[in-house]
Parts: sequence; structure tokens; C-alpha cells
Amino acid sequence: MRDLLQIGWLLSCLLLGPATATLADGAVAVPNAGFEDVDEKTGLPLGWTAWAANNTCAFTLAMAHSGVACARVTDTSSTVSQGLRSPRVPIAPGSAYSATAWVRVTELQAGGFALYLEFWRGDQRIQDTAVSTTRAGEWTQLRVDGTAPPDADSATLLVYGGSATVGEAYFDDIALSAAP
Ligand SMILES: [Ca+2]
Repeated sequence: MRDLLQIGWLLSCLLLGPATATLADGAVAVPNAGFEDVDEKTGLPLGWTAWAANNTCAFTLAMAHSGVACARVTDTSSTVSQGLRSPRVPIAPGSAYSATAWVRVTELQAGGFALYLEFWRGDQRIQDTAVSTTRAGEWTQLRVDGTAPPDADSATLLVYGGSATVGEAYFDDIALSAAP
């Protein structure tokens, strides 16, 4: 009987182990967070949407922080913003969250490249916070913190070059987690 209990305990460890190891404590699963999947119809990372009507951002195999692919944000205009927004993920209202992304700026004539953490109520964006970098050449991790408003129901991450920005940056391995 004791042996059977031990076998049962070992089996449950084996079965539960991989699932619990996939995401760290507090992590919120964001679809296609590593930009490995492409939408063949649009050329965008699957599930992500373009900020600009005249979009110049794309899925790319040109480089990657991990895996084989990432997202490229190309901004050739000093008056138009460019960016890619993640699928919406459900969040707990009133809770604190941290968003991170790896970015490698390869060209920068003006401005900088940013990571936004956005909170939504239905289809309305009700809060956003951002961090940006002008550092070019190396992969750099960006982190932005925000607390979900009491009436928020979802969050998105936005990788972005603002209106004044002219340059090109690669983003990879975005993540969202609830503060402990
Ligand atoms: Ca990747």
C-alpha cells in the first residue's frame, strides 16, 4: 500500500512538473510572446496587430533574441508612429503588473523605441505606461510597471516607435507578470 502511494506521488510529480515549470510564478501567458509564429496573410507576428494604418512593422527571421524569429519595428517617418500590439490578455483589476521585452536598436536617427503596458476596459484603452531606450547595437531588456485600474479587464503590450522616432529596432521575448 505504501509503495502504491509513493508511486502515485511520483506519477503526480511527473505529470504536474512540466506544466508548473512552463511559466514562472505570477506570469501571464501572452500568445506568441516570442514572435515565432507568422500570420502568412499579413506578414505580421501571428495575433499581433499593427499600430499604423500604413504599417511598416513585420515578423522577421533576420535575427532573434531566442528561437529563430522576432518582430521588426521600422519607422522611416518623423511624423508617423509605428508599432505592434499584442493580443489582449485578461488581468485582475487593481493588481500590479510588470512587462518586459528584449529590444535591439539597429538604426536610430531620432527619438527612441518603447515598450508600453496598456490596460483596457472593453475596447477602450484606459491607462498606459511606457519605457523607452535610445541604446543601439546590443540586445537590451526593457521593463515597465503598472497597476491595473479598478475597472480594467485586460492588458496588452505594445512595441513602438513614436511619431518623432526615425530608425529600426527588433523586439523579442516579451513577458507579462503579476507582482508578488
Ligand atoms: Ca523569438
